[in-house]
Amino acid sequence: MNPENKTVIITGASSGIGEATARRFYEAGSRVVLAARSADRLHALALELDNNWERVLVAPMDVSEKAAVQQLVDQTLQRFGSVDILINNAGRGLFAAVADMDEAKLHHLFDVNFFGPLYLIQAILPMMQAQGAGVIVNVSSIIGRVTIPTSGGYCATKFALGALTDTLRMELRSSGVKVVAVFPGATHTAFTANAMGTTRPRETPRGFAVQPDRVAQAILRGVQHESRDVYVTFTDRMFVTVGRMAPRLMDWLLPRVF
Ligand code: NJP
Repeated sequence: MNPENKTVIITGASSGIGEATARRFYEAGSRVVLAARSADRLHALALELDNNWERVLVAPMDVSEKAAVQQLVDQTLQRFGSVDILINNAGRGLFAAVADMDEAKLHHLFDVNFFGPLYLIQAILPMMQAQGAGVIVNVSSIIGRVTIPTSGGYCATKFALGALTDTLRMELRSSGVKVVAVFPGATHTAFTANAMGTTRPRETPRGFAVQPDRVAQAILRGVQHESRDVYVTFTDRMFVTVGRMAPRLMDWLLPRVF
């Protein structure tokens, strides 16, 4: 889908990948709806993008609250009349060994990383189906396909999101609505600092982490080409391919790396 003159809802637009994605879509001519909890950061981004507020809408909200999600969609329809592209990007991390995982934190993680995207999809889908067009982008992770130690809870949310994404794509086969899964690897954002949990993974080996704008460009391309799966780097794609083909190798290797 050509994003020019299209309305795009981007969750997690106050920072990192979401913020970079908002910039890319705005530059591509989209009307961008900026959603996250930090109203001040969203306002600052909106002002920077569009002084006249013609193609931006600031929507402070929490994706884990179903009523807030519905309000976001209603507000967008009121202002721009349609939603053409949904980018489910808001997400949180949790670093803890399975044995020590705090149940309440894991519930919260599922609320943000899994139920948030689900609420948005359910709120938007009837309208996209009625218009016979739309693109839904779910931002997962390469560790939403292959797990690593101390990230089991986070991986579980992204594996669950992946299952939802793949199923939805099949269900929407002849509806005109496309479903894109994005699998970023390590990206220089506030993600690790914002993550819950007691442990922290080792520093990503030098040269493997990318800037958020690289992920944003991949998301934009994914929408333009209506891709099934989007990987940001060749290494990310290899990680997932090898991880799925040689799980025993990963069982041996990954505890030594992470
Ligand atoms: O992280 P960060 P990223 N309701 O912390 C928002 C995935 N990923 O950009 O609410 C609404 O800079 C939060 O805003 P605020 C990752 O899983 C990353 O790296 O104002 N919004 C902020 O805008 C996630 O799905 C890496 O605090 C909520 C945004 O989410 C996506 O990339 C690797 C919210 C998080 O921005 C973007 O993460 C990978 C809520 N309840 C996958 N809670 C990586 N960075 O290395 C949080 O494989 N947000």
